[in-house]
Amino acid sequence: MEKVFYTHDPRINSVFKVLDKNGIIINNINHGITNTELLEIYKWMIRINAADKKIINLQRQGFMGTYPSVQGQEACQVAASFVLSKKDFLVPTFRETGMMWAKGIPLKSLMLYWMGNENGSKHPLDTEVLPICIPVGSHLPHAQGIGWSQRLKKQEEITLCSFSDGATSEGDFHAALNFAAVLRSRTIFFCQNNGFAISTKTEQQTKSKTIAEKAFAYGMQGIKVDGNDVLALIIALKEAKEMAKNNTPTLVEASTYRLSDHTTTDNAKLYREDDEVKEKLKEEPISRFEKYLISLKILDQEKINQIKEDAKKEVESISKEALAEKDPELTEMFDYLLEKTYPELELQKKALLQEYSNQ
Ligand SMILES: Cc1ncc(C[n+]2csc(CCOP(=O)(O)OP(=O)(O)O)c2C)c(N)n1
Ligand SMILES: [Mg+2]
Repeated sequence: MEKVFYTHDPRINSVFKVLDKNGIIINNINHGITNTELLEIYKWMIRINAADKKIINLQRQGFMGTYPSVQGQEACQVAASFVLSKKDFLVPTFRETGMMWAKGIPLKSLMLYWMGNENGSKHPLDTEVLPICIPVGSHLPHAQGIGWSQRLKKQEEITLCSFSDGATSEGDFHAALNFAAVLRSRTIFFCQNNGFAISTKTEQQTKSKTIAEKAFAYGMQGIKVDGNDVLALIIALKEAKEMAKNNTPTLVEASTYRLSDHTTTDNAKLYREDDEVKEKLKEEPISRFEKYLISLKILDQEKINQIKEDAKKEVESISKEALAEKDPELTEMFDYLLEKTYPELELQKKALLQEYSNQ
């Protein structure tokens, strides 16, 4: 297949797509993904969607503080994890439950995290995923630094940093991209432009026509991809990974749509029309991919029902395990914060214990 980075220039608003809205391949593009992989990708999208719905229910029942849904972004979530090996680094933002799960973080841990249990951030040692990053954009310089170290150490691996449109207005975005380009970091900057930063629309966020075109200001390559088209995302991210291995960082903008509220504490009806969401639902990534797999006879209705049922059962059982988990001891947040404690920290610990013993 011809290179997609150099043939789709975001500065003239070219968007790379493979599947049209009806799940039909455009221009006979050869995606090179096997049937077994296609089915696996679909199953992950369904599992992520099932987990997302379950977590929202748990939040509504009072088991979670808050939760940022990935509904509508399942293609981005799966594509990013699909191209990464276990030893590649993923540097995620807060809206990456699916990506992190598919990269090897147990769903139970992710549920614990949103329940406020610190043990949810205890990641398995055999997969390279940084902790969830809540401050918008602050993880981009870390991702560029990891990619830089991978080049200096002549490692095989690369780093993918995921973030959304809001992060591109932070100084950290510009510093990270500039450093990455100058230092030739092995980093892919993967922006899921989901249309919103809470209630701020992308058009209110930037005067650039695309986010991808910002790459060129730093002397970097950028591409805008249909973010609801899992095949286009995989092709673009695979190419970005090859470039990263050649010490060439890139910016990949996935144009998608946040179908959910910003988080469970938000009400998006206050700032966007229901009709807009209805229209966007038609472009939602799972059904488009499903149509394609049906056309290949990889899926039929019976198989679809079975996959959805299996996903629901799996997620139910994981959530039972998460709910049965004990809360950590109150003092653990002090005990594991630093290798060595210091007097002020000990005073805070004592004061907290005192306060709770009085209740
Ligand atoms: C530095 C910083 N400022 C403000 C916030 C509050 N905040 C949380 S999410 C968010 C919007 C993020 O939008 P975007 O980057 O597009 O991510 P999305 O929610 O679309 O995934 C803001 C302003 C924060 N977490 N960190
Ligand atoms: Mg956003």
